[in-house]
Amino acid sequence: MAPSRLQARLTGAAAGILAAGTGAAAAHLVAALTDPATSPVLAVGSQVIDLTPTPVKEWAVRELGTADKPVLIGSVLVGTLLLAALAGMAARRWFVAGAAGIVLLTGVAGFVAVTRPEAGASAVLPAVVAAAVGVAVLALLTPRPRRDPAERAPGTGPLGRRGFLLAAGAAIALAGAGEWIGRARTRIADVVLPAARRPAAPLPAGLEERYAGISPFRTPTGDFYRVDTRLTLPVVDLDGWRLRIDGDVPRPVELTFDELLAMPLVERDITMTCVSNEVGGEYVGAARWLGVPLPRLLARAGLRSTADTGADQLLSTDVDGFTISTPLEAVLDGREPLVAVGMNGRPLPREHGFPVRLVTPGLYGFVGSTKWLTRLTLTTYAEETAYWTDREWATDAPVKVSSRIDTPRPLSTADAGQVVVGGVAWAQQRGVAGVELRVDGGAWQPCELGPDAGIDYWRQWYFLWDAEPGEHMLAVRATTEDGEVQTSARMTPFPEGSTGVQEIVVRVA
Ligand SMILES: Nc1nc2c(c(=O)[nH]1)N[C@H]1C(S)=C(S)[C@@H](COP(=O)(O)O)O[C@H]1N2
Ligand SMILES: [Mo]
Repeated sequence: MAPSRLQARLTGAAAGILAAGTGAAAAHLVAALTDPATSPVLAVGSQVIDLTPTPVKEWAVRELGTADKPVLIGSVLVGTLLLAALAGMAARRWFVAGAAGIVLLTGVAGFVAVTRPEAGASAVLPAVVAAAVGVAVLALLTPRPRRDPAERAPGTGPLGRRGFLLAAGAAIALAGAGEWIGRARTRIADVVLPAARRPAAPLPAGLEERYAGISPFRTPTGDFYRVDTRLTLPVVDLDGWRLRIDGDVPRPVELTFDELLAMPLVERDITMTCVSNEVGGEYVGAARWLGVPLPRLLARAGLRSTADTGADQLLSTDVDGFTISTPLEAVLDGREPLVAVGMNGRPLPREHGFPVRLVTPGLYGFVGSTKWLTRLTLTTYAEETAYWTDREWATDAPVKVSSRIDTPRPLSTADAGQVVVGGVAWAQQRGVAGVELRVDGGAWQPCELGPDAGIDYWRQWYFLWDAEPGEHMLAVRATTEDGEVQTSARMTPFPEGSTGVQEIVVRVA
């Protein structure tokens, strides 16, 4: 009696999991055909991200880096599978209860999908499909109850054992088809970018060519850090994409991608930094961007200066309703943010905002560099708040001067004699005037600087250190063109960017 009851329970759990899995996979496919963000697992996962309190999120980005998302999707999946297993076991006793469990699970996903910003009523469609497919699969895998309850057998439902394999195969095929369609719908390869009307001068050779270990002067696109709230990348259909400029502007306008490309494009070298970057951290990168200067675009909407509007912020919205607010002052003060379409000579990759993103020099990414941009609204801070502002991050967040040691690596061992110490330093909008190195708490000594590509671009640096055997502490700091020395006072990234100087220990043999 006992083994067959256990077997019955396990069969029930498997039926529940397969029912939910096939349902989710079918929904994933429907979502890929309509709106990928409405796929149940992703909708719930994104909601969990949005509801995660800021300190937990900060911890996740710090400890897990870009692995934070797989971990998150994983925990949503495990929780869902547990509940699905319970529903499957319940269905063997009372099918209606099990079916209700599956409907409830998909109902939560449907609710989350329709309540996300910018979701239409059709966002509920994948969840409805998930519920219908889930209940049908459950019915096919659950045996009809016997009249006499004592006689309950570890049966497998109308399809028999084959049913379990069929359901598993169907789930994999449906999910795979969904993924494939999602990718096929974004046709970056078809995009041909016009040349810049105002090209940037060729980038000088960087120090990395002379001294291995220093970050390349231009970050290869594939190595560029990525920080955003997304679980999957948006699928943007270029034919349907529009850039709207609205709110408190004299003449709201709407542009297609081709109309945007027809405007005069400029090329600029800009270093971007994330507010979450710890001193010495990896969330900084330098690239050559191609795009339309934001002030030119606003001029098309009739806005030439702050006098033309009552707005004090530019609220930008991405294709899924995510928002970033940028102080209007900063937009119009001459720093010339870009509405970018290209990065390092190619269309923006999906990770970095295809088809269009903002890049605002001198502000951390979360207040000026909206990816997957679709709308620019002139409004006030009193009227509208953006995603991070709602989570108590700063509203105006200029990038702080900072510097990093790339080589030698912390805790590495070098041979005694001449050791090249080098890295990068940045102070966008102000420029780096100098970098200094301190060995074992001694005097700050000036370093050599690499080529200069403008105040919005980082500066490489190096120092030829005469290293003696033993353990040593190296520290670096930068000074801006306007005379600010990077402070050694430590501040956490929250709420407006980290401060302090990086100190590393190295061994010399
Ligand atoms: N739509 C959207 N844009 C976004 C974000 C986001 O989560 N969603 N993250 C911002 C943050 S915090 C940073 S630091 C930069 C990072 O850009 P990157 O991933 O291209 O390096 O994008 C910004 N733009
Ligand atoms: Mo960021």
